[in-house]
Parts: sequence; structure tokens; C-alpha cells
Amino acid sequence: MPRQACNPKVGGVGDSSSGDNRSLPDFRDIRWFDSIDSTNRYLLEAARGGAAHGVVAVADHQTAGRGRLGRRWEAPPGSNLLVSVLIRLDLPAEDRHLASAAVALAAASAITEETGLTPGVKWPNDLLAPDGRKLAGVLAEADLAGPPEHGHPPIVVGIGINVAWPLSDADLPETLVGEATSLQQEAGRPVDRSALLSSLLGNLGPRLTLLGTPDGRARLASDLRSRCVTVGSRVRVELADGQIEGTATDVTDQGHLVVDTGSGSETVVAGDVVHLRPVG
Ligand code: BT5
Repeated sequence: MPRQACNPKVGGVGDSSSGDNRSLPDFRDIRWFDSIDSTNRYLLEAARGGAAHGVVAVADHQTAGRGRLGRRWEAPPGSNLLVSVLIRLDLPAEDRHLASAAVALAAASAITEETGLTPGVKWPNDLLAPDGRKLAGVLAEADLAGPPEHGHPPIVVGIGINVAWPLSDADLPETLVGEATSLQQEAGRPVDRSALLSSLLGNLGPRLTLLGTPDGRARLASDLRSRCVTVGSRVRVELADGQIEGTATDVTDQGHLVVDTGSGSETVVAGDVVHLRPVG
């Protein structure tokens, strides 16, 4: 049976025993798990119990890692970075999607710092290698029934970054062949997960500060626009009530995606985007 969520090890990055986390003042409560079902699930439950803004959960392995829309997130034990953060901010519902953008942007900066790679952001929040294969995915979940702060529900944003898996297509299940890559595969050398986590949190602190104000959110949307490789791509967007196809032309000041369908422009607030590859 996996080690249970009720027994986290608490401490700072790179030192799970000391609790000394002075270099990351925004994230003093980091909870480590050898194995857990899902760090997002854990933090949503911790939020119900009153856990504070900035609590972080990190796992070496997830037995039920979650993707969006009920999908699974795969990562063999000990290979990748699996981390979630609890966010309690004055964040209106219409700007909630910027919480995942903040994490994606922080992760992109951390990856550049630790590897020299420059991942692209696929709207709203995947990180891609230059050839379009996925390096990382972000899942934001709001607990609408959880104890609110500033009148808003707690939000948990989790990210899975492929650090040392997959090393080649041979590592992947058939469904992910050609779809997933890792930092080690792209950089051609091993990447230190602890250093990457430290850099991720160091980059996230200032972005969470931005997330808490209207001006800051406009800045995050602008950063998203400048890193967003979806802009200029042919896309299919699965919406709650159908789908559209076209060319993504912009990210708005609110962080929404603009798609030119050929018969007009549509602004997408939330949706699942597929980058369409040219045929032939
Ligand atoms: C995501 O969903 O990309 C969000 C992934 C979030 C994972 C983190 S890990 C820490 C935290 N705790 C959790 O339980 N979850 C979060 P989505 O866009 O739905 O992508 C899922 C799809 O990506 C799957 O259906 C697969 O096709 C593919 N996939 C699964 N694992 C992958 C991997 N390691 N690398 C690339 N693609 C993967």
C-alpha cells in the first residue's frame, strides 16, 4: 500500500528534514510524499481543513495522477517533478485561469534557468519542446465548496514536469509515442529535480503576487502572450458546447485565446486546444 497522504514529510527544498526554508519565504510549508494518489487531491483536502495559501505538496510518485477532464498523468516513480500549490487569493472567477498560467510561466522560467531550454507555452498551460512534444502539464482545480478566502474558493494548481522520463519513445506507452518528451531527453544530460523545484518556487512567488492584483494579472496575461506558441498555430478547440477550428491569432489582456475561424474571430475563455499538424 502506498504511503498515505496523512504522513507527509515537512521541510524545505533540498532538505526534507530541517524545515529550513528561508530562501523561499512564500513557501514555508512543503509536504513531501514518497507515494500518494494525487498531490492535487491531497491539497484540495488540506484546503478543506484550513491549510494556508502557499502550502506545497511534492510527490516522488502518484498512483492516480490527474490530468484535465478526467485524464491521467503518467510518471514512473522517482523520475519526474510532481508538485501542487494551494492558492488563496483575491482572484475573481473570470481570472482563475491565470493561476495555471502563473505556474506554467514560473515552470518555463525555471526550466530555462536549470537547463538552458526555452519551452513554449501551449494555451492555456502545457509546456512544449520545440518540436511540439509535451514537457509538462498543469491542472488547476478550484474547490467551490471549500472555505473561502477574500470571498473566493481555494485553488490548487498542480504541475507535472517530465524531468528524467521518457528518455526515448521506447519508454512510452503507445498512446504517448511522439507526444511526450523530457528535460533530460531534450537537454542531453540529467537534470536535478531538487534544483528545478527550488527554481520553480522561486519563480512562482513573484507571479502569485502578480496574480493577486488586476494590474499584476494583466502582466501575467501579457507574459502568457509572449511565451504562447499556440498563437500562429492551426488549432482545434474543444469547447463545453462543441468545437471550433481555425488559426489562433492572439492572447487577450485577460489571457483568453483568440481564434480566427475563417468566418470571424472567437475568443476562447476555457477549452481543450489541439495544435493541428500540417498534413503531408
Ligand atoms: C495535464 O492534463 O496536462 C495536467 C497534468 C497535471 C499533472 C500534475 S502532477 C501534480 C498534480 N497532481 C495531479 O494529480 N496532477 C497534477 P491534460 O492536458 O489533460 O493531459 C493529460 C494527457 O497528457 C493524457 O491523457 C496523456 O495523453 C498525456 N500525458 C499523460 N502523462 C504524460 C506525461 N508525463 N507527459 C506528456 N504527456 C502525458
